[in-house]
Amino acid sequence: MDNFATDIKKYLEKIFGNTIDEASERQIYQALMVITRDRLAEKRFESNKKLKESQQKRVYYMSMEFLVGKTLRNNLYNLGYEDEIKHFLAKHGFSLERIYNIEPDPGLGNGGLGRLASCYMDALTSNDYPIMGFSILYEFGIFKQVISDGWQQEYPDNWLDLGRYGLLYRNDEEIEVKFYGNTKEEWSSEGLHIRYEDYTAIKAEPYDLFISGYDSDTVNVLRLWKSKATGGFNMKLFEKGEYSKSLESEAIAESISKLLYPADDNDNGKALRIKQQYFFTSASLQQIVKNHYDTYMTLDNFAEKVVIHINDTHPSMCIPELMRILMDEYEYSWDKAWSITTKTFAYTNHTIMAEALEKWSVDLFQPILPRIYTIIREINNRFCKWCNDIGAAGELDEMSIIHNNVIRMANLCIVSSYSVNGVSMLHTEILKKDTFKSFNRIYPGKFINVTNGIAHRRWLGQANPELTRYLNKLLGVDFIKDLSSIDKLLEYQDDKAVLEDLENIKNIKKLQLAEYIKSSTAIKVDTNSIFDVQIKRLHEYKRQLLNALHIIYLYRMIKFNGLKPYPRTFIFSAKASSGYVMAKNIIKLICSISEIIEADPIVREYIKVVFLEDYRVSLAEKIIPAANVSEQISQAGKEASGTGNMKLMLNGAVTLGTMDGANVEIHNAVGQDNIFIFGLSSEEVEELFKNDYRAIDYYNNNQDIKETIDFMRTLDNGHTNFNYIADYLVSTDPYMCLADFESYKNTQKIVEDTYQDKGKWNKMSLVNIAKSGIFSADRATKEYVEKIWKIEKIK
Ligand code: C3B
Repeated sequence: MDNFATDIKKYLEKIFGNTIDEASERQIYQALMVITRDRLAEKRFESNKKLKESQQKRVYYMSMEFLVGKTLRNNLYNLGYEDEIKHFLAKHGFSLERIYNIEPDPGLGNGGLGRLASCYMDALTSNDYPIMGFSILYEFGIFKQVISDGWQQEYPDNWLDLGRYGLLYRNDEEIEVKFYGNTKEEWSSEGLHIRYEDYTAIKAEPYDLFISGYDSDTVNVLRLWKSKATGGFNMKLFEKGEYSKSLESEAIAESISKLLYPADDNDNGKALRIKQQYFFTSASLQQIVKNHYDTYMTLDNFAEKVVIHINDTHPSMCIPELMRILMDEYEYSWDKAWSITTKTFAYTNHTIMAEALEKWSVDLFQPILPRIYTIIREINNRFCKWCNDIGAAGELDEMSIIHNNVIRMANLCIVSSYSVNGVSMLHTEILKKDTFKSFNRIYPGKFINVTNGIAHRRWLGQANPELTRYLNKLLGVDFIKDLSSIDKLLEYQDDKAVLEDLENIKNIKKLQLAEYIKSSTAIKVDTNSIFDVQIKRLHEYKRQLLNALHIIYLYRMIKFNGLKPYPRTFIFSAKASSGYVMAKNIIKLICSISEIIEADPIVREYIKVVFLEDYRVSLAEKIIPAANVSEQISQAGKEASGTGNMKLMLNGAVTLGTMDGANVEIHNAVGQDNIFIFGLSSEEVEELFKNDYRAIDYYNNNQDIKETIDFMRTLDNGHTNFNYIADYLVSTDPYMCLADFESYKNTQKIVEDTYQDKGKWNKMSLVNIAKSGIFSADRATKEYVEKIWKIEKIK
């Protein structure tokens, strides 16, 4: 540590010509980022040395998204330097907390899937497993959301400006990736050779972000690729007069790593998305194969030493890319290459939403990646032939990889991977029984479940130090090391003093959040009110609209029917993808309700609505510890798992939810009495859908619904009305908000009544914390290690 302080001083002198007492916060920030990175690089060298010596199997985790969150606090916390640096800086008049705030959230992801990837990197590193992540160094991450007059506005997120100090540029490991052009098949005495000509090459530059572990010697790497033109233009094409083509490399290179796609639900026919996917998978695969070959001088044992994990279908081009490398560059036969490939890949499915199951039209795909296309076509031909042989030809409409001139990437993943997993028990059952039922029949045992988990060190240890300190002292166990030991808290479920302490800590966190709310929205909220939280991407299936409808119901009842509910603060935070009109309208609706209530002196005494802009990891870290109620109200069968539900539970919020995704397992863990479940089950939803759900019947037959919707039509804060949304609710809403409204409303009433029984509520909250052990990412990644990857800890 002394060294660390010395290093800070030296850095300031060397880079800025300053003493620490002359330095600015910005300079201190940069010094801390760089020194921490270099410390991790040194540690990485040691753990990598062990890894090289042991020659053990490794996992490569491919993901288009990693929502790493701020890194400085996490790294100092993990390295165990946090307290000492805090004191050292305080001596010189600096607040470490303020320095932390300078770091931007690296927004290299959209939502749950990206955050899960980072939770897993953290957990695996803390548990000393050898994993390397691969993704894209997006110049602009997920947009910054600003709410202006209730409407979402998107602004570019130039995170590298301040975020780049954590990255290490590895110019020694650049790689070329090729697009467009033509392939020619050539037969010689040695067999078939593929010549790939007239392609456009671009450069992939690697930038490494070190991932630290808690109380561990291991440092893993997340490698982010940046696209660059190969230098100059194509002279040959230029001479032939094909000017624009000669500049192609530059144009493509410019665009590929420019920005993260802000839609997490569809990629409708976007050529750039195909290029992004191939760019990072090709660079990564070339790198992995080269490393392997340099170590073993053969690729015959590739699948014994390498597992490549495909995080949703976005990186699925890894599969044909490995085939290409093995055949075209290392002269493997198809059969040998296929045998290696199908033992190398494992695939996680994260959604059954049809629009998110990636499909590419052949016409779009083939010209961009001609060689990759021929490989996919051949995989499909062989798969279809095999299905014929085993009597499954009748199911090829569902299973073929290419169907009606469209490439179905999930099918490619299932056919080519040795393991496919869903992310919660319910989700995996739906995959097996419905979405991929034919595959499950022809590949018995291939589909397995690994319920998601979360990095409790970040979501409790760092986000809620007050609760962490308290539990540490009370329980005398190191639940930060091993979250399963937190169940010791159950012993205190009837201990009044403990229950009160927990309530007091919750109140401290509510107070902190209230201050944040005040500063960012000017709304003053009552910390005695129930903090009711719905934070996640804005999607129709997640049903923020059901929540909003219930608030409108309360508003009307308070204003016109003398209802006096226990005070509640409804807190929302959500980004909508920029082209998603309905989602943006729902944000506008929520913001309008907030405004209308604020202007009403009677209603605002009881309920308040707060929409916090720019939802991101660091904002989640503020909201989650302060929540009383965790709204997990997706239409049953639609939310694959959810992970916010786990983070909220871990911090003592009680779930109000449908029997969907991991809510089912939270329900199993805490028991019926410690969760509020409402609404249709996934089977009932299916049934109702088949029988032609008629929203209008619910409107006509339920007085509360009718009055609420009619009232919604009268809401109008100046220039907007919500007829459009009211019409949708009573007609086409496929997520059936009205079918679940009555049950939701009644359960909300139970929530309210229960909250007023402080003893009972505090006990529920305690049980939720105590039962959260199974939702640690340590447990989830252990299952990946044991059931899928079969890897060992670094020795
Ligand atoms: C999400 C799902 O929507 C969540 O239910 C799930 O908890 C997480 O993945 C992690 O498994 N998801 C996402 O964020 N983006 C997608 N494209 C697909 C799923």
